[in-house]
Amino acid sequence: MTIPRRFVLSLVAAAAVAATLPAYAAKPLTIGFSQVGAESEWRTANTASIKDAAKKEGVTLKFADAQQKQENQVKAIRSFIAQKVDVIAFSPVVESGWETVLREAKAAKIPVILTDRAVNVTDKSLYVTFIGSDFVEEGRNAGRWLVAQAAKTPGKTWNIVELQGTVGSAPAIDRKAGFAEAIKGQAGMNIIRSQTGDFTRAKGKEVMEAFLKAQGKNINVLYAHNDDMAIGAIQAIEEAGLKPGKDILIISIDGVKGAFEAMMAGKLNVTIECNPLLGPQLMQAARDVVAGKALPKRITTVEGIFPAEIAAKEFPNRRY
Ligand code: GYE
Repeated sequence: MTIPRRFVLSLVAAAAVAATLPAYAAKPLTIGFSQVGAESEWRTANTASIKDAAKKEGVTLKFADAQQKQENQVKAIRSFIAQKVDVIAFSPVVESGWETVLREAKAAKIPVILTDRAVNVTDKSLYVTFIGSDFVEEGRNAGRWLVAQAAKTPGKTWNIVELQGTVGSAPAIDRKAGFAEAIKGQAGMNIIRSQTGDFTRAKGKEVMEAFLKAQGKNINVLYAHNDDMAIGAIQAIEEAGLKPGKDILIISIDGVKGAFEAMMAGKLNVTIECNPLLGPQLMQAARDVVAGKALPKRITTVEGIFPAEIAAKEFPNRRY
């Protein structure tokens, strides 16, 4: 049988291309990604960023939504191992309880990249790198803003209520710790209630209603671990006949468009940015790890602070 010359030439050309390209480029990369859920505006933007970046870069993305449940994430990771993906990436809903499944990934020689939230494991070789924000610093920035605000009216009492994120999640643990550290020792400043609102609007509203029932006009400040809970709480405050942003100062985290709209309406005082647009960095890290490049253990995203006074000016620049 004679092989057509045209076919031989194209084979030679393909081999030459493959030889000059790095190994990862020769075959499309497959990433299995286990997402926390769809609990907030932040999460929606994060999911879109990851899907868009994969599409743009020709990466095959196997995407699984865990609906805020760790057991679903464990199942998804096991299925990625069975499917022999090149890289497993995930945003762990909570910090602890990952050792077993991560050891299974390691045994299968599949590198793991963490995005957004951290895990609490003693063996750091169980993941390659963690791409995400410094949540403790975000909490500190929220606290520092309040301390600066309070300095304008010395002697005033600042009764604070706190809406925490998902119990056991890295952002809830760290944002609580950072805020507490920043307000520590401040005269007249006390956290009088602190409860989880699971990072959702509905829960934020529900818990704020309970705070208002118990504390009434005693509340001066709301610190919410994300914008969605703050937006839910704003509704509860209005329904209680109070003015959010005036009767109760409101500080939250994320910097989503909904927060900017609330600031422009005078109902939210400040949002601390937390960047969800991690897709491009994840694709780069996945390519690097498959190509055998060494990666830093921690890739931190750079973020800002947006008080209500600059909300209208900044709004057109917001990408999520
Ligand atoms: O702040 C919140 C989301 O893990 C940083 O999760 C993320 C947090 C974000 O639901 O809105």
